[in-house]
Amino acid sequence: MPDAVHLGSGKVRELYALDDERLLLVASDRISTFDVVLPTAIPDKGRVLTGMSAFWFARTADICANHLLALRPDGRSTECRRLEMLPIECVVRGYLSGSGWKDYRSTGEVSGHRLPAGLRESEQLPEPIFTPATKATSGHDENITRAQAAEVVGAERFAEAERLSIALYRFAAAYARERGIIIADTKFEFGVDRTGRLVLGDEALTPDSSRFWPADQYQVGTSPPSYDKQFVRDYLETLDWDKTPPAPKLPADVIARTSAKYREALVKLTGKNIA
Ligand code: Q0N
Repeated sequence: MPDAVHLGSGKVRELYALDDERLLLVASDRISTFDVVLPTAIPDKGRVLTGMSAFWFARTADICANHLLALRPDGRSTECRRLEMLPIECVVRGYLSGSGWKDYRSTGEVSGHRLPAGLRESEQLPEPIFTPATKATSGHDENITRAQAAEVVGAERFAEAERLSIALYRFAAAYARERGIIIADTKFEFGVDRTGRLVLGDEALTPDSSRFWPADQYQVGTSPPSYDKQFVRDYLETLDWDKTPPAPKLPADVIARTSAKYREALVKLTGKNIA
């Protein structure tokens, strides 16, 4: 990438500037679990997730404009429209899990939504809820109330981001559910383009930005297995690793089975495998 300026790294992706209007988003084969990037790559993961995002961007373009301009021939890189990103994570939850479950258990609320009493872990919510979070540069994103998010981005932008996030989640969750995958929750990142329009950026509706559960193993009151990372987690739990870096290497069978799960999710959702 001699002509591209490196702008930043996520845990598993890299971002480069191509020119004033365009960025290059590169998805690696790196995997993170328990918030730690593992030393072992998962073959094809980057191309699978890039393909999945591209699929959702195409399928949801009538709900919301998105930043995707072109998929590069390597399958893992996408040229994207450069946006002014909103400084909030737009999280939608259809099920009670992770920090949503934690917040509900201690306060009965998630991001200012008062929820019915007596909900159990992983239970489907009566309606999907918008639970914005701060973008932590290090450490964990923190859930904020809808009022706090509206203060940060402005009431009008907030309302638009909430409406679009819920609409995107409803569409994708219903689509995935018919294909055996529960999207328990998901995170969107929006930005504003030159014309002032709100545009969906980042990756969208992948297992790295969402909780994917196999529908046939879903059970209320338990924490369902992760669609993609369960073999990795199960293996790491057999070790006495304390979940701080450096992480242990994965054995070949865990790598192969995990790679297959990502491809299986792509085929289930899109009907197509990667080349
Ligand atoms: C942007 N991030 C956060 C890749 C993911 N279209 C855009 N325009 C301007 N900025 C961004 C995008 C996008 N997408 C998004 N940072 C800048 C997530 N990054 C972190 C690094 O790896």
